[in-house]
Amino acid sequence: MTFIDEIYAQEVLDSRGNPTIKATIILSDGSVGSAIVPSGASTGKREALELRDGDERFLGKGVLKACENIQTTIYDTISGLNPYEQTRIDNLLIQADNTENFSNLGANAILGVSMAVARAAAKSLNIPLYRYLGGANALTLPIPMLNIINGGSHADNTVDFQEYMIMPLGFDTFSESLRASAEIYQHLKKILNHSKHITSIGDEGGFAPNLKNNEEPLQIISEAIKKAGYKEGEQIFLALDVASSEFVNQKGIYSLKGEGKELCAEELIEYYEKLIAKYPIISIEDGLSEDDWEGWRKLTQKLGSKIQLVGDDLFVTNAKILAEGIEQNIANAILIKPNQIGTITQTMETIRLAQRNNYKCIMSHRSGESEDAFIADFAVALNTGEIKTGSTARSERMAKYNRLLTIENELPHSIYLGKTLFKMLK
Ligand code: 2PG
Ligand code: MG
Repeated sequence: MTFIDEIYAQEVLDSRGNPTIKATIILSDGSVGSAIVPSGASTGKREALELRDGDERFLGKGVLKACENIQTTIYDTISGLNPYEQTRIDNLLIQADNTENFSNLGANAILGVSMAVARAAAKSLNIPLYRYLGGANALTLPIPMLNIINGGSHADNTVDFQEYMIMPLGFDTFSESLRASAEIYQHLKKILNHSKHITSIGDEGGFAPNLKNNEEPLQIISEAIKKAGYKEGEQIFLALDVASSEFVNQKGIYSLKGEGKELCAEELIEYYEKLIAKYPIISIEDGLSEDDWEGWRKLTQKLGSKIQLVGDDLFVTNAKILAEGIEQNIANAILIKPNQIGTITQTMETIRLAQRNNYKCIMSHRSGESEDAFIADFAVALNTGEIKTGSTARSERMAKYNRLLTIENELPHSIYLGKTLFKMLK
């Protein structure tokens, strides 16, 4: 029987130049699987714990302790085991840590190993990662949500909302969708240049200009879509990640500093209604804060039948929290970030729960990323149908899109559900 033979952990750097973990698993048959763990900036309060050294190295962000945990406790826990038993391995990792949020060993240590085990297993069977994780059912190329204007905690500009995304629905394939998106991105740059705005980019590859309010990005993006020759509201739709937990105070007041407004939940919902009436916005993520479940209930009642309402900080990829949300009719979609919960098994559990309850799933990167394109395979394997992985710039973002292009080539019978989603909206 093939077994887990060696485990290594190394401190490497992410796309923001902060340390993160690269975990490597070597099997007894010589197969090697490595994985690099991503890291967020606008993190949810209930996310699993990212273990940082807190000493003088890298402004406290070193991960040497987490690496050591991999080479000691985690090695002792899983060495010698069958690498094809992902669930068993992940459950043993959960037991070895023995806390709700992986505060002993670090969710970064656990996730790195969990991903590396899956990769090594796929290598050893000589099949692609999406095939290993999804079997014969791995066939949906996800609709990309491309964050082409960055604000909030991902950029140093005046825009309060964190992400302005385009969603290319009116196409038959992933590659045509990506091409349209890349063309729109280039036209957006020209428009910004022309109007003397800066064209430097934020953490996820979108432009980060200083604009006068939170609506202006939508106007400029609409212009770019037209200039690129595409039809807004037919081929290309818009999506927002407001990341509102970042600008709410303890009294539940949302402060839009960029436009000098203080809004309660109801007023912010009205603000969204106006935007939706004017622009083809079909998805809003974290429209209200992670603690504002009362507000979320109203938001879902008002807009839940019209557009996708995505819980990110709200659900933190946690099946228990999602179950509460389903029970209370909160949101209708969930962002899936493996490092919010800690293992591949738990992530799959959350996706299954969402899909069983008709909640849409969006596989997602973090703002701190690497060349590791694990989530591209994962999205195809689990048929999430949507993926959020930044703009068509910065290699850590392109690694995922390029991987999806490769997968599309490998799967001549793959499905792209853009037009299906479009029909559902009509
Ligand atoms: C988000 C993510 C990814 P971060 O809020 O959805 O875009 O950002 O990784 O900083 O949490
Ligand atoms: Mg988010």
